[in-house]
Amino acid sequence: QIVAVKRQEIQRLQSRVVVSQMEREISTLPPAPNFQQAISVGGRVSLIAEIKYCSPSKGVLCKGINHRQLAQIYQENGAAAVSVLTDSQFFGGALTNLSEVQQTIQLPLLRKDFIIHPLQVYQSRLAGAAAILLIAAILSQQELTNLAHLARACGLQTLVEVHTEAELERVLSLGFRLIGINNRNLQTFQTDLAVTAGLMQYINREGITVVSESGIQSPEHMIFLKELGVQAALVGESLVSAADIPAKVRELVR
Ligand code: IGP
Repeated sequence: QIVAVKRQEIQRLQSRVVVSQMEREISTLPPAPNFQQAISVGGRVSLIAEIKYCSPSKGVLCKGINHRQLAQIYQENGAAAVSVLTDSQFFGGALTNLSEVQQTIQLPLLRKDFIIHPLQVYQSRLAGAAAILLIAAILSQQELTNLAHLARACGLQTLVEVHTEAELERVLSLGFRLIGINNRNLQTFQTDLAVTAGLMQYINREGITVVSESGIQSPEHMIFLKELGVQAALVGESLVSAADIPAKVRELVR
């Protein structure tokens, strides 16, 4: 029993050492670019282009192109920011993709993953993120608050994702100002831009940046979002699976 307690003690000690080392490394980094500012340009819907190798619903999405090449194409063709999926199990990503993309382009980067633990926040900053995604559906109010607080202390912004009115209410009550509305129902995987339209009416636009996420495929969709007063569109599948990716980026940016 004593040994078990000791093991726990040591484990705690080890993680504290790791954390303080990560904190020290972070304190030496130059500030990350301002993600929210980059995507809130008046009069247009900014494109946040996503690096997404596969998805649970569609399998492999992009073939014959890697994350560095994609990042370059996104930057050259007018994306305002880039989202890098780092989850490997469901989306075929990796944390190293994020650092490699950061070494390739200058745009602010969003780390897209299922973030539930403080260590992942430190990791994100060290790998070159400017912002992280927090998903309201999988985090309690306390967890959202703690992770956002830590993110801020690390110099990261947080994009908080909601899909329902109840989640939106929770997130607004905590004072979050950068909000992602996911059009995808995670039970059915169906996407519907009506989700963004429905939730926009509960958002007092002053000072809040809204990102519509998932299922965005055409210039018509971008115009629809613009009319709703949305600041940015997060697009993955329709970009990475396009026959001509640069042209597809330009089509959505225009
Ligand atoms: C991109 P799409 O339909 O353009 O590929 O969607 C993005 O919104 C989607 O990848 C996403 C996601 C998430 C992935 C939104 N929220 C949370 C993983 C985890």
